[in-house]
Amino acid sequence: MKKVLTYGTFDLLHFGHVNLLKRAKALGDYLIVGLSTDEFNDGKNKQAYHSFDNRKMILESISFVDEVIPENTWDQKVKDVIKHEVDVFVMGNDWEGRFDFLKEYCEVIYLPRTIGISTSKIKKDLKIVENG
Ligand code: C2G
Repeated sequence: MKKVLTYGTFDLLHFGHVNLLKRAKALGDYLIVGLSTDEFNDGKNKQAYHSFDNRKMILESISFVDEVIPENTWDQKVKDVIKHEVDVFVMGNDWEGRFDFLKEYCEVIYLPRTIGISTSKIKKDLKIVENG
């Protein structure tokens, strides 16, 4: 069974996230998502709208997501790759090169981001609508 691993906050889930997860799953048979905890997001200067538990529940409802694990620190990836016997590590290419150190343990693939959508764009656009 070919296992794929990716990480992210996945707040206000949108088609850019789903495109990434779908392509990641297509690279193997089992997709694990390392979901950023609320505390970890503080370190990323990200204030997620949905709590970790709710973001986790939403991800787990996606048919091609097989497992969701917490992402608590930047440096848990090697341990996760080994522990979960991961074959392929996948991220959007805004992270191009940032995780090449994992090539020692598994394949590392950066996929093109989906243009024109992001959680921050959603928040900004909704603010504009709200303010009229
Ligand atoms: N993504 C994408 N296209 C978009 C938006 C996001 O392909 N339009 C991808 C990102 O490249 C990332 C994943 O979706 O691979 C999740 O994005 P975020 O939730 O913004 O995650 P991020 O803050 O990049 O956290 O340790 C890694 C970090 O936890 C990644």
